[in-house]
Amino acid sequence: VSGEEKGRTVRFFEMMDGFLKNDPVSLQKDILDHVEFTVARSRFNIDDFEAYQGMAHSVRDRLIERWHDTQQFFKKKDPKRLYYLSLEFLMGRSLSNSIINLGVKDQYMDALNQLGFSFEILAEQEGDAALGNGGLARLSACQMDSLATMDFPAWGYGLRYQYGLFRQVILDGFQHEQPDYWLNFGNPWEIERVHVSYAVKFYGTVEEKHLNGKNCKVWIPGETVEAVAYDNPIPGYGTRNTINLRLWAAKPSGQYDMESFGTGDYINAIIDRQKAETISSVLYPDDRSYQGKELRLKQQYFFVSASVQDIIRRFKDSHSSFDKFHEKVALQLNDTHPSLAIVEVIRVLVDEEHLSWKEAWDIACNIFSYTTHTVVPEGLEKIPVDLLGSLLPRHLQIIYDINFSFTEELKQRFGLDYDRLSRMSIIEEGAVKNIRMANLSIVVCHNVNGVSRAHLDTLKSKVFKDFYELWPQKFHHKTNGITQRRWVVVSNPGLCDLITKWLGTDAWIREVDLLLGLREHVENKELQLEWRTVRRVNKIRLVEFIEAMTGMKVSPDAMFDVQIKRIHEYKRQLLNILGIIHRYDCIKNMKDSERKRVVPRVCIIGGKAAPGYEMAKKIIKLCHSVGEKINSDPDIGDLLKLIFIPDYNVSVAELVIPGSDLSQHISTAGHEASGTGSMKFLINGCLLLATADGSTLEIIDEIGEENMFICGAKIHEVAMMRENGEAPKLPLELVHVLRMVRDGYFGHEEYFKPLCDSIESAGDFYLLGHDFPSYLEAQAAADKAFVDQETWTKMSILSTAGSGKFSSDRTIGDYAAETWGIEPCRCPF
Ligand code: GL7
Repeated sequence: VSGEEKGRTVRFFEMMDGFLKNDPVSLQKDILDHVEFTVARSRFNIDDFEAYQGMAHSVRDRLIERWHDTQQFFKKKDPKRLYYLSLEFLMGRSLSNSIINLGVKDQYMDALNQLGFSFEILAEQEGDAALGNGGLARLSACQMDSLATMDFPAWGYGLRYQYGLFRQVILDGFQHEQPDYWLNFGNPWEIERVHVSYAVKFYGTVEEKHLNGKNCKVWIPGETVEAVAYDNPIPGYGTRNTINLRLWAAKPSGQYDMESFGTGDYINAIIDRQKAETISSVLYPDDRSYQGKELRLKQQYFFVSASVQDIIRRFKDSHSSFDKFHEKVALQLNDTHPSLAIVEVIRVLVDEEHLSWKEAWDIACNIFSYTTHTVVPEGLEKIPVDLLGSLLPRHLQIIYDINFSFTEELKQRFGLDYDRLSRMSIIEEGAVKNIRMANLSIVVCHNVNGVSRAHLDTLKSKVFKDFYELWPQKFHHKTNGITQRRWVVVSNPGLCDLITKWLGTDAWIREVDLLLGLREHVENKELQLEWRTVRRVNKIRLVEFIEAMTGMKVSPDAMFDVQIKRIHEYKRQLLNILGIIHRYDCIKNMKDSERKRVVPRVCIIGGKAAPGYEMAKKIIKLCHSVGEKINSDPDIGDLLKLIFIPDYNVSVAELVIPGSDLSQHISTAGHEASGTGSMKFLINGCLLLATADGSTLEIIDEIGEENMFICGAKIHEVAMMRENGEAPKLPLELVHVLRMVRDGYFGHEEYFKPLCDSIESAGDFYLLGHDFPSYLEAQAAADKAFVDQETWTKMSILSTAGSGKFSSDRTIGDYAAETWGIEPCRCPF
């Protein structure tokens, strides 16, 4: 192609605003082409799933087009890039989100209508990408959306698990786990990059060698596995920028071990090689306990090593030395799961790129930042030294070297304070020696962030107290946020249109603070009526969903009171259920005249328990047993229902949240680092019943306590009660409710005994006894407010109006300016 022709081609593309056209006729053709040629089905006989696939592939083309443009543009501009390392990304579905962010939703709706398909039905065909457990993983997904939308030159890196988070199946009220083989029907949202692959090494020995006049450490690995890239384009909203989430899959290495193939045992040699794939096969389903398993450590190193190689390769493409590395690269560790990246960067720079230790150390200290999501020291990740030493012998040496310099620094600063030294050391001594991954991260990272203001206080005063005394300047917080694109625009289109109408602009979808403008209309009767109508439509959708999932018919006139999140003792679903039993018991004992005044409730609980978490599983069973009793009691009718929604995931949340009136976030104060579910409910105008914990404290600041139902002990009160070892006397209402459970009112009394014991005889660590009365008061206040629909609607509007701070756009803006030092890099349209 001659220069002149090349110029012509470029001009031609510019005129077309890209290669692909987005008018409904072109879209129809593309969908049908994909059905015929990609899915290989006849275009004359298409079912919904095939139509979904055809559509998804046509959207994918458009994503790829922008993805290319963005990457080219970044390459040309060479800005400082952010690399976001996370072992978990909870993406959910992609179709709706993609067409909205690409700005082609209306055109697709037209195209599908003309083809005779309903967009809603096609969207339902897609399964969730559930490559994560809970809040931490969904946070990474929300942050990717904000990074793209705000034009930041960012990349995400993670693992492409073949099995995502288990599916929860309920049999006779008990949770059972089933594998989530989510790739069964193909995944149109990823692009396999067979040519982007790296060798990742494990095991072996380290030898001392004399090379080029220097003593060097040479790692002779014992096993090599190939990491192959799968790219997932992440489109920004209102921008051409489409960034990349690169997930690694493990494949057998291309290097053959001639010996095992030479012995003639050809079949076994192949089977052995195939085992490499197990590294990326399954997501660990515990969201906060670390068992020191070899496979988990392999996963961590595998994804870190491939990512670091990729980042260094990209940098070296346009730089001949590492002088500017720290000006071009920022690496963010989402919790300590990827913290081996620190060690890997140092290893590569020293052993392979032959930088001095000092140079490598300075680079590492400049580029890494770390966010912790944990509130208790026991929650911090530890890796047994023996395990790490056998899997990654050279890395263990580097960790010891880092720890040696660090402890020397400590001695200079604090003298021979052995208690302090042993608390702060990266190596934990004891029967089993462990590496404290958080200590390693704090020692090297220039910035350590908590996820809410209250969380930072806990870090400073408890979890990382010693480190805070040493380096106060390192510690900050960036309160978490959620993306309004997925959590309103995609999941609540009715509310989205209403907000846009009343603000007179849709600019709030990128500039979320504009939501504040709703405050000036809060008294407007017309808005209130429209607001209620939209919420009612969402409730009816939820009613239909509940019937489809559980066979239960519930009334949309009732207050929908929802608690959906992972099941944990500290999140206190048990408090909720015991409160429901109390309500049930009260209604049973009421006279008819009193019953008339009861506000009907549909209580909805959903969430998964980690497979080995017995207490959490008992809570799920209790919920079912109580539900069975209440829901079948003719005496109660529509006054109270308890529904457990099985297999809670992102798509379920998208449906449930817009249809809820009240949502509960009732962790024992001091236990929730932030909490992000609350923010999704808040922006959707659902009122919060919450304890003063994590980010709730900041929500109170934004919308005022008078627009919420706050209960329970405060963080400092919990700390005091625990210090004093006080076991407060249990309130009578609670004793009565527990007696009902113990006496077998809901059956299974033996099975539920440990739940009752945890409150009555095992010290009530989570303070259900203390908080029960104020919890009931908050519930009563919610009832009272609900009766007056006008007041309720105003509170709801004010919740949405005041939710702007809790957008991940704000979080990412703060990280960009204060932690990563990156600037927007906007690809021209
Ligand atoms: C968590 C915290 O528990 C949660 O409060 C926080 O909102 C979230 C994101 O920062 O991180 N920590 C954690 O290990 N998981 C969380 O959800 C699984």
